[in-house]
Amino acid sequence: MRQRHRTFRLLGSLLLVAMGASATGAAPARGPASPTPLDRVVPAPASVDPGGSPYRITRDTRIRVDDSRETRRVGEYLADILRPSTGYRLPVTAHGSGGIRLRLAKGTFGAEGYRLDSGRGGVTITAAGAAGLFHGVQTLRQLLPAAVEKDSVQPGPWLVAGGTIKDTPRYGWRGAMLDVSRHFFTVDQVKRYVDQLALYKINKLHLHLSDDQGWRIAIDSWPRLASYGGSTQVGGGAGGYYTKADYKEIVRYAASRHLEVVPEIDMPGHTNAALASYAELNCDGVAPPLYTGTEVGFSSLCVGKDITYDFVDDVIRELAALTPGRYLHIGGDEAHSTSHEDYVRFMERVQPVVAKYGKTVVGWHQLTGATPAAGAVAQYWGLDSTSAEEKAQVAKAARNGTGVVLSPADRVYLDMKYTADTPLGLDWAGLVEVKRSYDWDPGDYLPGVPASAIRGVEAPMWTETLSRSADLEYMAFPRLAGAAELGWSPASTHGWEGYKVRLAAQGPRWEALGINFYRSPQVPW
Ligand code: TNX
Repeated sequence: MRQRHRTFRLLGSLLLVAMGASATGAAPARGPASPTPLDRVVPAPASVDPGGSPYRITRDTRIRVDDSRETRRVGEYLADILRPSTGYRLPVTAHGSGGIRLRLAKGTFGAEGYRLDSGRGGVTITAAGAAGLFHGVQTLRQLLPAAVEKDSVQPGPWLVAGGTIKDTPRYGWRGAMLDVSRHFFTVDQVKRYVDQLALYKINKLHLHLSDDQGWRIAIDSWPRLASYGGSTQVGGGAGGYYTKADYKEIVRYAASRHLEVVPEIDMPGHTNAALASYAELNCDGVAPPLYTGTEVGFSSLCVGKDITYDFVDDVIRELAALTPGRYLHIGGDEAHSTSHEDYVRFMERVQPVVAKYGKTVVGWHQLTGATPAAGAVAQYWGLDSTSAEEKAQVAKAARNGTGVVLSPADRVYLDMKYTADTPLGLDWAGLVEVKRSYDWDPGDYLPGVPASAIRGVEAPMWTETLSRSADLEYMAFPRLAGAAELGWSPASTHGWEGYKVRLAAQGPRWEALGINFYRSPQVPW
């Protein structure tokens, strides 16, 4: 990567000399460029106050950082984005004046918010911490021409409209889930997705690490889970799994983009890969074959056997030790072959194990049918048409202190087809076009849930039909941007007419980044 950037920088300098623009940095003859309006950003910033002269990035621009390691890291990240396309050196330095400044300061930005001031003399991003600076950098990217995202030298000019943005997220949980079980995705594929999530200020990467079709994380005390249980996938391909080093690398990379990894081991259902790997986990002591189809709800850990809880303890202990994040997701959905009584018993024994290893329980919202542990988070994946009783059960838990993350399947399940013609995806929750996906309010979505219980929004990507990065991208873009906006932006900014214009402006960026996306006819690209 570094090598590539150096090459591009060199090419860039040569090109500028060739264009005769070396001394002045003058704009090539492209007509008067007007910078992107300050409010043409996804997710919509909390407040935008345009005005004054634009800032122009030139060959002399510096990226100025406070002398702290984490600020410098954000500065280097920004430089890595800007150098290939501008061809400028853009040194990251604690010295000088003007330029693009990343500044830490106490203020009213919260843990993830930031303030961006742009004018003739420079752009300053101010935040209380590195996460806020990082999110401010994502906003700055969108204020620059889309060509800034290309990896070869582009003509510019590189103008940032004048004015001030003050921005802070509505919710602390802005997630994306990736199912690496139905189809396995390599560390590099996960990193690519993480980079795409970061564009829209997503801050949780939920990894669905186990299911009937594959166990994807090495567990030393039960080695066959990965070596055998991870050996195939939907359709019968080779599958795969993450070594502990692989997983740590994903965690590290996600953290460098300010995402917290939330690992999920789905139980007591969705466990065929584990049951196939160890006969003793089955009530009848017989291991079923590996499974490569797409049915759900046929497998269950043996709730009555003690070894089940030894297994769960070992898995959670090893996974918790690998995970610096606060959460551990224990699934709990579609346990159709576990009786209600057994389900409740199982959850009563398993939730304390998560706490014992220092993590907070997250579960699919069926967990509210048992007694969620204190501080637990329930992930709601119902539909508009989900029964009032089921919604009321979630609402009751929320009133008793359970947090709620909203992943309504008929809105933000990224694996749903957009239209009947969409070549990939499923349609059990309906067809979910871009407007439908965006046009709802997390604040009043579930009747009877206090607003304070809503932790945020998460967009799951189930991968029964998806096996390549291009597949993930086609399903995520554009809907992921909408889910991200629902999680970040204040309700007062919500509106389809404005959103679709801001969304359309993302298209050229995705093209420049090589992101495959669905060109929805609802969006004025
Ligand atoms: C439901 S959502 C499931 C998954 C499937 C998904 C497909 C949930 C908690 N369970 O097992 O992959 O639908 O859309």
